[in-house]
Amino acid sequence: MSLAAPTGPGPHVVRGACPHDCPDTCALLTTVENGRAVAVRGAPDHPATAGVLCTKVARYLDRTYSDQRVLHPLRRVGRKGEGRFERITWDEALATIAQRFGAIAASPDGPQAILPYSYAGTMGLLQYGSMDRRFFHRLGASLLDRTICASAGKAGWTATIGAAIGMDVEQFAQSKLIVVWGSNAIASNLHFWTRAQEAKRRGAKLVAIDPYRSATAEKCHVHIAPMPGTDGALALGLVHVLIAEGLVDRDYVDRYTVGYADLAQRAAEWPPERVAATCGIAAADVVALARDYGTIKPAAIRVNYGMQRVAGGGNAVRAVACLPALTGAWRDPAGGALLSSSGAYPVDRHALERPDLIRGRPRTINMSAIGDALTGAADPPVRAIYVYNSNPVAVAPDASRVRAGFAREDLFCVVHEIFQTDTADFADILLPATTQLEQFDVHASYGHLYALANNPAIAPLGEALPNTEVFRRLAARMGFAEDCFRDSDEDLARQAWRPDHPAACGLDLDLLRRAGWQRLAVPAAYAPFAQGGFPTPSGKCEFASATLAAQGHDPLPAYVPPRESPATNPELARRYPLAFISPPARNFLNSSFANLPAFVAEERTPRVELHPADAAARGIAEGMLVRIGNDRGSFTATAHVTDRARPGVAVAPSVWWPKLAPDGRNANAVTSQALTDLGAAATFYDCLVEVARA
Ligand SMILES: Nc1nc2c(c(=O)[nH]1)N[C@H]1C(S)=C(S)[C@@H](COP(=O)(O)OP(=O)(O)OC[C@H]3O[C@@H](n4cnc5c(=O)[nH]c(N)nc54)[C@H](O)[C@@H]3O)O[C@H]1N2
Ligand SMILES: Nc1nc2c(c(=O)[nH]1)N[C@H]1C(S)=C(S)[C@@H](COP(=O)(O)OP(=O)(O)OC[C@H]3O[C@@H](n4cnc5c(=O)[nH]c(N)nc54)[C@H](O)[C@@H]3O)O[C@H]1N2
Ligand code: SF4
Ligand SMILES: [Mo]
Repeated sequence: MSLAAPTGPGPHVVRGACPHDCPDTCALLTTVENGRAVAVRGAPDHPATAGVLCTKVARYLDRTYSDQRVLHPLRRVGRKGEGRFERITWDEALATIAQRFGAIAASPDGPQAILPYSYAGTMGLLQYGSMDRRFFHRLGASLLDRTICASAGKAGWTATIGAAIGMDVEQFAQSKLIVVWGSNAIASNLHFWTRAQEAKRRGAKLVAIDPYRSATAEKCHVHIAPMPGTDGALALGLVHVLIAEGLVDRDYVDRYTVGYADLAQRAAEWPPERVAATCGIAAADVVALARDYGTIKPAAIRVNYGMQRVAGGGNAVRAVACLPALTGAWRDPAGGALLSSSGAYPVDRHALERPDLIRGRPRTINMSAIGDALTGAADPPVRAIYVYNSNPVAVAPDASRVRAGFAREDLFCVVHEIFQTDTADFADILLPATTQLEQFDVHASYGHLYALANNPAIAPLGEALPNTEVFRRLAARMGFAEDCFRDSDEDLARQAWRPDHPAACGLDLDLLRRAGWQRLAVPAAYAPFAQGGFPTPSGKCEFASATLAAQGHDPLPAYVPPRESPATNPELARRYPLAFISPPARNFLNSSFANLPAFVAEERTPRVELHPADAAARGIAEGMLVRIGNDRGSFTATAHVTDRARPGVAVAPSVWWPKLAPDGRNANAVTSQALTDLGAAATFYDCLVEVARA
């Protein structure tokens, strides 16, 4: 099979995969006529997609054929951040980058003064991380710790469970109790929500735990609205009641867990009244939820990212991960919990990224503190940054620091992008990137259990190139002689899966490309921990973790309160009394789609939602322009007065492009660069503000 997009007239359908940072990883069918894509729809035969796409990707052609596409290499002509460019050739662009990188690498600061900055603009295994990693490793550039999204929860989950493995999302349809914990699934995990709806029709009870009455929380039978960052206390309170009321599966606990006695002692400190006071909820709600969780079977928890973006995010997930072992919920395929399914895949990151190529001993820079890293915290300073698959000027916390960093005249900045984002405005060299319809890839998922292939549907628009090809060409320019820099995308795809892995059996690239998707070699009634077998050091579910203890952490899940709250910082809370969260808007995907007219029209204008009591106390009425601010900065938005926001919490659906917002700033003007307890992740939802009429 050739990797090139098919040519020739007559309509035909090309199988692909959605590249976005979303657990659903939908299988796509793109109809192509005369070399032009004319329709994108969800594959009806792929069980996880079931023919349905979200509102964003159903209009993917708006993205691919947008007149805002960057289609040629460009060189900056204006001041940094102004966004004025002139067209150059690929040859000039690559020569400039190679010359600048070479000069920095040869200088006393050495190659670690060069920093790659990327995240999950595309999640394809090749375009997310393969030739790019090889290139920067061989160069000896600084390493990037990719913490902006999931590393806190991953660390917490892994400490307890052993790997990013959980329930099969398809099994939620059979569950009798579903706890949707820190997830607005209708916006961010649609195909899980379809299963939860199916379960609801069969009589299941749905519970949402979310400070905000999201569209999802609204459709659940029970909604518990704790203050942001207090989930760890709630989880320990559930453990307390389960033990006190004898709802523990002693047989499961004895066979398949370690540290029960210690956990029981820790949970004894968390009676419902203390939990209620800590979380700002009713004690009766804690007891009722624990009773439901301990008695309704099978009980399933969808743990998502909402609870992780706070100081105690890692420990909160650790505590939640204890629950299904405590009640033996894992025994049933429709019981247990799901954070991420990514650990079920036989992905061979070592083969793709080749860490063995790393030159010297480069430092690691945390992407969630990029503002500080670019403005003085790094020694040697970061002298060059290469951004791809990410839009840090919009999405990274503490935006005024980030912006100050990117504005440095002495920073050589390369941005490889589909669109001229706020970050792209700061580029010295701006390179055109392909969209998913124009590139090849293979995909794992973090929400289901299928491998997918993305065949290119159309030829690249303009002079756009995929990430892999740009790094192949740059490696040649830099004279990197290793054979691995000549691997084609097809070579990379063949290296992407470990054939010796039990889940891989039969994963065949040619078949995958023809069929578009293939289920991993796991049973239909997948119940990964029905009989223990946890991939932890002890082989058991670790209520107490010797690994974390050895690293100086609490061996047990603890309640780590928000860094910014009345309890932990009363002085700050007097000046900034509202807890601020900025969860994803339904029609944007992080900052992706937030520049395209159809999606902006749906979201209308940046808004902040306030409870009527909080609004009244500030003289704020519906529709007023307000300023949301703290010591880090401020941004303006339109007030929406609604009891969807719980008292004491301000909610700003995100992530808007700063340059398209009324005052050129977005929610990240107020968020902080502080990191989580485990996983060193960003703490977007651990943020106090005051809101006032603008
Ligand atoms: N439409 C859309 N879909 C997306 C994205 C998007 O931007 N738009 N982003 C994608 C990405 S990268 C990710 S990581 C996921 C994120 O999606 P989710 O995993 O759903 O996480 P969030 O959207 O951050 O938050 C979900 C809910 O958690 C609530 N929340 C906030 N703080 C807390 C807290 O302290 N405790 C609890 N219990 N709840 C809290 C928020 O109010 C929100 O309703 O979605 C992916 N899907
Ligand atoms: N305030 C606030 N901030 C947040 C969050 C929040 O909830 N609130 N959520 C956080 C989370 S969970 C995440 S994951 C991050 C996400 O942050 P990012 O990973 O930066 O995600 P996007 O904003 O979607 O930006 C991805 C960029 O990659 C580009 N891109 C897409 N495909 C390709 C490609 O193939 N090649 C190249 N070169 N570029 C490509 C897209 O055009 C887009 O501009 O944001 C975080 N920021
Ligand atoms: S963003 Fe998520 S729900 Fe939408 S098409 Fe992509 S994978 Fe499916
Ligand atoms: Mo994310």
